[in-house]
Amino acid sequence: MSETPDYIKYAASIVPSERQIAWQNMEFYGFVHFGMNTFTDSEWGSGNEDPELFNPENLDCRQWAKLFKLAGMKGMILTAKHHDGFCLWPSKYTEHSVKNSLWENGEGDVVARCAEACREMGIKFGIYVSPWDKHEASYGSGEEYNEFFRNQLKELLTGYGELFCVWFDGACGEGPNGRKQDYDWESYYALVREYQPGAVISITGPDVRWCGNEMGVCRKSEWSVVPYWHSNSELIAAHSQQNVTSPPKKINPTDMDLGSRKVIKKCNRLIWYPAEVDVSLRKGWFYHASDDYSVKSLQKLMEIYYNSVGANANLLLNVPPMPSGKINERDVESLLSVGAQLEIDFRENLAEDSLMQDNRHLDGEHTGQHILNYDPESYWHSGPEPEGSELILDLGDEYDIDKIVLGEHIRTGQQIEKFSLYTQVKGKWKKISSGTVIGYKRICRFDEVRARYFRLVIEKSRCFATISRFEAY
Ligand code: FUL
Repeated sequence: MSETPDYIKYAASIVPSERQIAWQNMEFYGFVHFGMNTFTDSEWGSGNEDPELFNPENLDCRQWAKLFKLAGMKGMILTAKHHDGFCLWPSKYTEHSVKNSLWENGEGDVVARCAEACREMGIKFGIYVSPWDKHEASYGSGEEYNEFFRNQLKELLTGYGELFCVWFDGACGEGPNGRKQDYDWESYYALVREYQPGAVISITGPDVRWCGNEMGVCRKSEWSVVPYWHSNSELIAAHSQQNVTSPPKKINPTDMDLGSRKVIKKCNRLIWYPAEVDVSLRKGWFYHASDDYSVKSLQKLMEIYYNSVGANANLLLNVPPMPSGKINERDVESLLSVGAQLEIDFRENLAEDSLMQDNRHLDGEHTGQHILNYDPESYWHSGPEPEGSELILDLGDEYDIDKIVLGEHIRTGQQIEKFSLYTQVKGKWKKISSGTVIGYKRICRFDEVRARYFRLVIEKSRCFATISRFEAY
């Protein structure tokens, strides 16, 4: 065996934080774009809108949370403040908020309603806050705006219970001649850490990486260990959406490979920075009646699910409520069908109570058999020679299978770089799937086979290999 190069050892040693592990377990959750734009039928407001325009006559955050739960989502992220600066909570620091709206005579608080509804439904709650604020006069001033932003942030971090995520958008559409704010990102992050230590800071932040487009696709190989500079806030902001009319449709081809050996070899600082796919159920992020016919089909949504959650990324699906404060029937139907389909697709894991053999393992605590319970801390470990290691699943009888779900024990890092999956047909192994990244979760889909045995071969891995999930459906 050749000696493992140092840069590989280094990459193999990068592990997620506890908050990143908790976030990764969320897998699928919903985005709610609701705010001034909902009432002006726009995507990006000017910041000069009259707060009185915000007036949902039947705000039903419970409907949102219940629907998300039924769709199989584990959380909700609400746009507490979008680029126009209008706040969905009665912030002390601006007049541009619900407190000057007609809704509930200015006494209402949408953020509180949502947080409460999520708690009731048993899903987690998070907030989207746009650092770019078109309304606020101090925007562009530097420290004065930073102070204003921190004050608002603190209200959100301390007033609404536990948050699982703070989503800082990177968009800035002011253009080269617009106001330029020098954001004090580090001080924003410090506040989040202080008041919500369990929350990930996403997108323009150090914990969760934007997949690079708004079309619901991620990379074929979505590495969680990537060069450190990908988390640089200035660069993220600079690369983010500059223009409302041309949201990024695909991943920039030069950004296709973020974490293969070729890439990490050239980099002396790496970070655990897993991907999130954000996409809207409709054409726009906010509700427009004219988008009613653009609601994505079940087929499209399942394709997005399998290509994100099934490819080592989390999925953030946006569902924009109407000006009434309710979610449109079309969206309801579409989401309920996703929930039902997920139930069907993952109804019974046939690998449970089966046998799993391996051709090597680190020790008696890490044999193949340790994969098959649902304890994420119980896993198979190859020991120091991962390449050529194999796991063989014996279902005990023949079953019709079209999906195998794999997962690494990410707490010990991301190791696997190449694998193949086989099934036994008439006594011979037949390849049914192969790939590079497994990571937290890889759902391998193939034409249905009637089979008893499945074999996973690790062809390339960093310092060792682990598997903590091996399910068959
Ligand atoms: C973008 C924003 O400009 C869009 O309006 C939307 O909020 C999307 C999720 O992020 O950067």
